[in-house]
Amino acid sequence: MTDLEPADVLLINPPWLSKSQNIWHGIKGAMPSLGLLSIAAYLEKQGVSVRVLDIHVEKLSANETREVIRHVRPKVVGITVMTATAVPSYKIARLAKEADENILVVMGGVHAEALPEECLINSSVDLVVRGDGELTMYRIVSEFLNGRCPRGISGISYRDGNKVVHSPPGDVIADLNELPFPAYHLAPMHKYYPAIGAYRRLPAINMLMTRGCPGKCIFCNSAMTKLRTRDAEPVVEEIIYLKKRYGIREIQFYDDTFTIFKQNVFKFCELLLKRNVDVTWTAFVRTDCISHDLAKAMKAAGCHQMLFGVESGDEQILANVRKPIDREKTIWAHNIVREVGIELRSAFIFGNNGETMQTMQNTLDFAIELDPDISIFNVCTPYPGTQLFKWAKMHGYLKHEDWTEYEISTFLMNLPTLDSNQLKEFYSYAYQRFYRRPIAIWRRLKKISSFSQIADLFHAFCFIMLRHKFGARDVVRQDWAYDKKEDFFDFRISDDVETRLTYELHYEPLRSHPIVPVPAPPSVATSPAVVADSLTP
Ligand code: B12
Ligand code: SF4
Repeated sequence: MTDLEPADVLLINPPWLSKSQNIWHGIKGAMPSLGLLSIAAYLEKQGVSVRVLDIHVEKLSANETREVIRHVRPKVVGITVMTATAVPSYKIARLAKEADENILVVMGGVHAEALPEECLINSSVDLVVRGDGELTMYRIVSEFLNGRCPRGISGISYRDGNKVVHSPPGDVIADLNELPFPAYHLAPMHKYYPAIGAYRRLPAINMLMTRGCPGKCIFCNSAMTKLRTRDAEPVVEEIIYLKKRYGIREIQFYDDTFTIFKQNVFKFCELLLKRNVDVTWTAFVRTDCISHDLAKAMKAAGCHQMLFGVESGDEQILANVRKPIDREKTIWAHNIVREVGIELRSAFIFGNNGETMQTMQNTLDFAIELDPDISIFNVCTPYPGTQLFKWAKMHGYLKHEDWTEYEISTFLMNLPTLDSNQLKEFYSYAYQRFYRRPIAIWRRLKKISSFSQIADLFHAFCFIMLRHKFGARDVVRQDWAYDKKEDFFDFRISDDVETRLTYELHYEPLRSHPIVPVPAPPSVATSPAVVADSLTP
């Protein structure tokens, strides 16, 4: 189990239960939740005692989790919730109340923010935090530890009688430099490992330079989130700290679009070289947010892989999903990155709004034409909180809301333009078609530089080609796997308008349209400086 000492606050990362047919099942990694570690660091800085429990990487069962909670004796438990982890998160809330009914259970994270009402139908959940958690969680904890009811705080949702009340939006942390480094010392750092195909050296860990994205992609929870960056200096300081304290040799930047503040990235690269920081790293980038100079600087500073979200090879589909980057630009971006010697990992989505067999074929052809080192094909998933979710729900296209299936490998919509079985077959076929090409196999073999990569490659090959999984990556205790979200819905809330924050659907139905356009999302203010610095090459 774990040997966590007692503390006032326990922050919990739930287990990741991917279904066996999910491509991620065979290749996924385990990385700390930077959201939780950032909240933990902020609370510690204010003098609050905190522990972090990562059920996923510790491979704990539900009973063990309850025991750890009992042992830590927290007054407040915080759980981070993504859609795919919503059901185990509801269970953790209940386990916390079983351990001690006086514990205040708080949920936050992307799913809780999108569906606070749903979280609060579970009577074990007391509060939901919407948006950045550091300040809000501190306010909640200090009120609660001082015996006050933490309700007059912005950025939270809670039950009042049979209604859910949403306080006004909380403060967005405008200057990320004010935050302390994530509390890595509270995480089991030696137990984390990266996804197959996404690293060159070990040990590797994840980091963030920015938060938010000015993009408007309809399938993405990051669309229109407030964009902010840390300065390059503290980011380099954090890397040096991670190297010294944990021997970290590789960083995976999980920023939505790492290169969005170009000048800052140039500075970051310059500093890494100037301070002689020997580290390799990877980053997610948009194909319209890269230039030749920038790619060269990144390569020189140790970047060895870029992930491009290409999404589709069909321009109408790109327009439908509101990521209208033209094919020429994407080809150009692939070429310059390849030219400077950075490995390319490109991601594509099948099953978008308006998708047909032909548009999927266009996407696969485009993937082969771009010929990145690694292609990732995902199935379009309507996540709560996105434009796509609202659209699919409104048109009756959503098959179900079993969140355990919301893991980008199952087709969850009945689109008028595409048959589910055809998509399923095409999804499998795309992997086979892309990776059975001799050039793709040869390139992967050439890249092997360590024994762990041979083992990883073997696992990935067996999983993708033979649908057979070897090894102990992803050993999650099965007692998490049998619950349904309804098992935890034990509270009736009134369905009046005040209560509903997320299910309000503003859009007029569109009927019998072969390529279904999606109504424009409400505009958000992004700073002009950001747009100027980012969405142009
Ligand atoms: C890193 C990452 C991962 C990592 C690690 C996840 C982790 N442990 O953090 C890995 C690779 C494991 C991963 C996997 C998946 N991911 Co992911 N991932 C991300 C990514 C790129 C960054 C997360 C991050 O560090 N954010 C920065 C931190 C600071 O923000 P944050 O986590 O939201 O936390 C802040 C607030 O939300 C809040 N908060 C969060 N938790 C809590 C808890 C409490 C108590 C409180 C008070 C506040 C609070 O406070 C935090 C600090 O301000 C996000 C995109 C994004 N920009 O967030 C996608 C994202 C979270 N992932 C997504 C998806 C779809 C997945 C997968 C389903 C994909 C798949 N391969 O199958 C899996 C599911 C994993 C699972 N556990 O079941 C979607 C989630 C959509 C949804 N509605 O759930 C996102 C939003 C991508 C997107 N833009 O659409 N992911
Ligand atoms: S650019 Fe990427 S992170 Fe930003 S909204 Fe689109 S898909 Fe999401």
